[in-house]
Amino acid sequence: MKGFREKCTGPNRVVGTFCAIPHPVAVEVTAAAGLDFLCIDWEHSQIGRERIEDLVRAADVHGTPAMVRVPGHAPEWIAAALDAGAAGVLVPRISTAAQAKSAVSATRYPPLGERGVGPGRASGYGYRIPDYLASANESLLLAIQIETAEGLANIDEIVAVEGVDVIFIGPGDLSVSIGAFGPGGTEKLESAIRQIAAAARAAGKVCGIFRPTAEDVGKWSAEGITFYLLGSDAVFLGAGLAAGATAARAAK
Ligand code: 3PY
Ligand code: MG
Repeated sequence: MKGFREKCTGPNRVVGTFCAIPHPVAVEVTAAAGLDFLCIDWEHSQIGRERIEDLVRAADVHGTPAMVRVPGHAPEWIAAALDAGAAGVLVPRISTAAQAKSAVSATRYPPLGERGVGPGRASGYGYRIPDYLASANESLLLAIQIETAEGLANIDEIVAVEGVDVIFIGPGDLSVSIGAFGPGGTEKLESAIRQIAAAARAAGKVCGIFRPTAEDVGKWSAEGITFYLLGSDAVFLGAGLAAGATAARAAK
């Protein structure tokens, strides 16, 4: 999607959400909400490979860029998401520079990487392969997740990997991995988040984070974090209904 990578790697805040409901209607409704982008969550949902393309297509109908969080590091998963027409990928659980390099290699065509050429939806089912090849390396966004103690320990080498656009913090996994889960671990977790954000900034990379609500987005923006994934379609569906029901019961 034109301009998506530039927008995400620019100085301004971008806000998206995860799509975890495996149906194009949910993606269309979410896209119509006016977010900067969507992230179809193939890692933590019941979305299967065959569904990815329909969900990306549903986002495209609204002109909303849709990236895909792949379930792991396999180049085949990254290729499947990108061939479906995703605007980028979010690769979870990157713990070493070698893993980050492998994500770059799977995302970029030669000479930058080793992505394979195929007649998928992204290249107009084969009719626009030359055009797609000419623009894909510059237009697709690669975000990698730092969410393990090992990733935190290796952060300076990871952020230095060329071809990675966004260093994305997964606070849930990170808190569990560094022994900072729950209210007692807040200080430890926040210091790890600050360390990752500072390392990303120093390497000239954009830093992103997942937040369940917008409550502390201002606080993290002050640390230079600009790329936000806020909740998910499923979370907002539940929260919206709960708030509506509470208000209806209390209405005088
Ligand atoms: C985490 O918090 O672990 C995440 O992966 C959020 O996206
Ligand atoms: Mg995670």
